[in-house]
Amino acid sequence: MSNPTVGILMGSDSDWPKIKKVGVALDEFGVEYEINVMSAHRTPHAVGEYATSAEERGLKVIIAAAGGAAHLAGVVAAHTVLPVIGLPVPTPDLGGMDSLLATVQMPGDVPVASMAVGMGGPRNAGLFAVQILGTADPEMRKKFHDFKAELVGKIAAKNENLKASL
Ligand code: RP5
Repeated sequence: MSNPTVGILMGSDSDWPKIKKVGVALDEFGVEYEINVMSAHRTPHAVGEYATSAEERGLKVIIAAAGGAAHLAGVVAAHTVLPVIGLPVPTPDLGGMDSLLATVQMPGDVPVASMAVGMGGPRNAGLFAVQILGTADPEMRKKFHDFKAELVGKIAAKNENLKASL
């Protein structure tokens, strides 16, 4: 994409199958984004450089996904004034509780907006990025109004379907 406003980082390519709904959500809203594998532990200097230059490169939001000792979002937040969305990735050993705590338990002064492990987490990371963009982009905000209105219709249909099946 030529003019990305959202940067998606993940600690390993093994994360992508678990978080690809981030991209699906951003695609739904026509948001341009870039994707990179970068690790807080394996490539700390690359993470620092990426986050430090993100603002001047035109990014508005960074989504950082990692599993286990998931320090990626926090390290990114340490190097930028852009809002950072942390996405804890499910893990085989501890079920993602490790990822969740490492992502969400930030010290004061360095906020990270942490999403859920699994479930709606990846989709919500994308949607939250859209909402952030919408604070300065009326067209994006209008799209989110439309999205909310569609949700009402979808839930009403679910309600009718359930009743019809009983
Ligand atoms: C983390 O370690 C990554 O975000 C990934 O969730 C986990 C395992 O990485 P690999 O060993 O599959 O590369 O840094």
